[in-house]
Amino acid sequence: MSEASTANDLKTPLLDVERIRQDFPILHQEVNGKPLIYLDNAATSQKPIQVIEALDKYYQQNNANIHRGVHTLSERATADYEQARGKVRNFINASSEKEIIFVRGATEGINLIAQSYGRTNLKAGDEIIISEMEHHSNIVPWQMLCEQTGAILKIIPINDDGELMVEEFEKILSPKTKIVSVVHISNALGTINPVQHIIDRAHEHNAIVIIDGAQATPHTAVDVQALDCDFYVFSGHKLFGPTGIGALYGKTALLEAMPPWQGGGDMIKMVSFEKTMYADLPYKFEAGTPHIAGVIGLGAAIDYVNSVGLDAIAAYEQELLEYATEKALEVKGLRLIGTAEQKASILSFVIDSVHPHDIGTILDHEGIAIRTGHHCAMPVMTHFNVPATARASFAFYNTFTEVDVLIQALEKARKVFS
Ligand code: C6P
Repeated sequence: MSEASTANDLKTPLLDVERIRQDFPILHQEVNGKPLIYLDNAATSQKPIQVIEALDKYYQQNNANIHRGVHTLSERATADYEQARGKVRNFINASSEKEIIFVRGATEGINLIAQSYGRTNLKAGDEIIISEMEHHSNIVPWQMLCEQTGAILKIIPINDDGELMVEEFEKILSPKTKIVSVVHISNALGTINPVQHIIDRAHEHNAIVIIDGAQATPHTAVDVQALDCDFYVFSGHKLFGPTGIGALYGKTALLEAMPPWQGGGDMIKMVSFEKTMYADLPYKFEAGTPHIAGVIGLGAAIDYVNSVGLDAIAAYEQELLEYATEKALEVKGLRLIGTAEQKASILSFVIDSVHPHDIGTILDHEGIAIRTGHHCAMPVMTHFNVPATARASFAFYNTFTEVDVLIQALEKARKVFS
């Protein structure tokens, strides 16, 4: 990208960002007297009016419990809920709706796998491989499982660009490896991991592979059949959908063999005090009244993302990230944390002599929302020997002009503290 690049000459014709922004009511407000610039999309993304209206419609017209009533509202709610399952199936190209389990989010998905698959299949001495760049949601459930079973956690290290050291992964893979669980796109670094390679190598050792797709589904197309991963998890709220809802994909044969991890209503065929028979997939894993509105809202979010197009989104965001990276590196004393060759939508950085929290506060005064802290990835902070980073994370509704304002605000922060 040339030195003379300006905000305007980089707009990709693939996306009509100004029109898209009209769909996001929350973006059109001032914060601290300045137009809101929302750059905390990795924490949670904003919701288009189509998602808000789907939630509104459910509560205003169709609210009822699902799979239970014969009355019209219950039938409508059930139909919309199950239709959303089909949308998730298509979105990640699962082979069957039975393979889509609704959960609260990526965190709950991983805990479900650890407690149901892990406790059933792992024994003392078995090994679980994760990486140094995992979110705590893909560390702690495995530590808990290790405590419960005596299994051993092995870590794939990262290099100083924030890339997985694949050759080290190859070294720790062994016949003892039973589970490999890695993040698709890192929330703290933006690194896009070579998940296809990891899956293929793990399968050669008969290990199952879980992919944490929390940061991937908003930015890149996912095909679980092409990947051949065993499980894939993601959260709706990062995908422009509601909070408290997400999906777990699992291969049918694995899910069939796994015990339920929670018991209750809707996950049974028949209950007696002598013996209970569990429901078929996917209901075996959906105990209790689910987040019906959330599921319907997630379906609407998927429709919205599909209407924009993930290929166009990925291409646009790549330009935006390259532009932001180039401009950020012009800020004196700024060090990027995460310089992988393959990156998506995340600019994590520190600035000499300015604490990340001070950067966040100064930016907030300028109407700019970023996240500062350890991003629930403390081992990444340890690797880079920083207590925290400032993180700007982009979505397809962000603009090049917003990046310019961000950079001006960073210059201001630097001057205040120098
Ligand atoms: N990362 C962030 O600001 P939940 O909370 O279950 O929706 O997602 C957890 C999770 C799992 N994996 C990755 C890679 C993630 O980024 C997240 C959530 C947010 O980076 C909140 S800590």
